[in-house]
Amino acid sequence: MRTKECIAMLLAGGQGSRLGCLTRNIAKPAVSFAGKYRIIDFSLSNCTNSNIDTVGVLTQYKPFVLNSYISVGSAWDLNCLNGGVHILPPFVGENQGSWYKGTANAIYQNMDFINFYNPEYILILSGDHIYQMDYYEMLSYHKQKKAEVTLSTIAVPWEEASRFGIMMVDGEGRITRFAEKPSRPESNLASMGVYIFNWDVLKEALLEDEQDRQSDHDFGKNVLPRLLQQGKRLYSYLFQGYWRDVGTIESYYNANMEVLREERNDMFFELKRRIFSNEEILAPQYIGDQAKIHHSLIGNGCTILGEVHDSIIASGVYVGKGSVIEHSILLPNSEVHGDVRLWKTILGENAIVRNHCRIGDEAEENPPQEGITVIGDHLQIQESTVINAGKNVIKTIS
Ligand code: ADQ
Ligand code: ADP
Repeated sequence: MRTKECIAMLLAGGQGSRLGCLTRNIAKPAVSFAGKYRIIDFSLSNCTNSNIDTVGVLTQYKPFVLNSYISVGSAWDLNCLNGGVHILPPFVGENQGSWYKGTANAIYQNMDFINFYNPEYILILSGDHIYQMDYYEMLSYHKQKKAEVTLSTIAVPWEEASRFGIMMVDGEGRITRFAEKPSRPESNLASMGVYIFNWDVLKEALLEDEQDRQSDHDFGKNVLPRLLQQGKRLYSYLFQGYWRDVGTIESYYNANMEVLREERNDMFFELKRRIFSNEEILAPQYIGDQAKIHHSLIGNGCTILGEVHDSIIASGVYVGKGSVIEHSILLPNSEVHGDVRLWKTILGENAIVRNHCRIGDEAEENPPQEGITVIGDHLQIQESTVINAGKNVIKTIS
């Protein structure tokens, strides 16, 4: 039997419904981020940089783009012979197997895969987080505490605490209470959805969870609270770096915009903790003679003939003459024709905005919108269309 000390299971199957039309045809982990990456690059690169060479990726919802993107894992140097990346779709077998019911059930259905590597520890990851983390340090902490489960944690703003698993810890970092997305949070110490389990403890917990008919088979809702109740040793590993859950349009938009800050952008240049991506090889960007670009990221294969300010332009995008793009995110292969204005707009992959449109910016009469307009992938916005999301709302066109 092959033995690995620790293997990772990356949950990449959620529907991501809160990302609206951005996940109409693409699983959340495969959504483009920061012009060159896809969200899943961060977790996969963290594995590579932490010397974790065996990763099971659990897919389910709209997996096609994700599967072809991950391919054999060579982009992340995860194509090794003993280990590597394995895509694990829900097993639909002759007379058993079904869609993954929840995150815990997804792992349960892949116990054979885990047993094959017979690891001592299992690292559970999400496919929808932007962060750089050395999982090896977390594992050292887990061993030092003689923990049975370790949750990576971070302090979040109080007003956002009900979006997360929230816990109380004692002076040693041992978790004393845990509540999944509580309406009235007792603390702002949040679970990052990154867990290390002793495999024997997890195996038993999953078998038990399957027996429970009331269970939603979810780690945060069911498995962790049950283990805590049983007196198991659950510890909090306080993460010090930058971490964002980009599960909502607003958090996705903000995290992209944060990359424009000089100090954040540095994260892509640190060789030791590189973020790898499987972007195809494209022509260099072409910047036309009347183009103006300021405080922006421009991907490969773009043609920019107009103006781009405070924006993220992913690979293969076209911005025509006389168009002005501000505070916007243009996803791969989208096109903005001539004399268009975009303000605080997310333009989906392959979407087309034809001449003279005004999105988020009604020019003279009205001030620019405060909310975000999201245009779904592959949509075509007809000539001279005016769309304004208005105040503090998110308007999605799909
Ligand atoms: P949520 O963000 O709500 O809470 P959840 O919906 O459980 O996360 O999804 C976690 C990950 O699993 C996502 O990457 C998702 O795509 C994937 N996933 C969801 N259902 C799946 C399924 N059936 N099969 C395969 N993959 C699936 C969790 C924790 C909180 C914690 C936050 C931090 O429950 O306690 O605070 O993450 O973001
Ligand atoms: P969000 O919270 O943005 O809606 P998540 O990716 O976090 O998106 O998952 C949302 C919920 O959708 C989860 O509770 C998950 O169990 C559920 N889910 C996962 N896969 C599917 C699917 N194939 N069909 C329907 N629901 C799913």
